[in-house]
Amino acid sequence: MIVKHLDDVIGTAADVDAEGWNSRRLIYKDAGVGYSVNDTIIKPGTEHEFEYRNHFETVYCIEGEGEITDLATGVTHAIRPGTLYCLNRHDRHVLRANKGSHMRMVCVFNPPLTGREVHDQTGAYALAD
Ligand code: 9YT
Repeated sequence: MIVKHLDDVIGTAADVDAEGWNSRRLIYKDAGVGYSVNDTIIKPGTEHEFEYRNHFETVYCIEGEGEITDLATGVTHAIRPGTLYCLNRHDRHVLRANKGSHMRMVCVFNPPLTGREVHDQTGAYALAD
């Protein structure tokens, strides 16, 4: 069994602070369970275009408000605590956090992240191997 607290991750190599977001990687590839789990902050007023072509990602908002636009359809969905989105088609999307408050998201990736990833120029993470 693996038991840890967010406080065990903050300030370590698994606490990845990038421009506009900060991802605290709680469970990653080394755990050997086939998925990873992050507690991610999307910084206030930021906008991000991502396309996880190598991964499936499900995201559950637990704090803050914003929106996600599906770039295949142009449809924008509001995000608030309790909203979940699942990128089951590796959907290219734009994620926005409202001005004035961050969004805090629990993110599950399959295959699992190694814990260190940052996006490449296409908005994807490389495969671990
Ligand atoms: C919600 C989202 O895609 N944020 C970008 C960071 C990424 N999810 C991560 O590594 O936690």
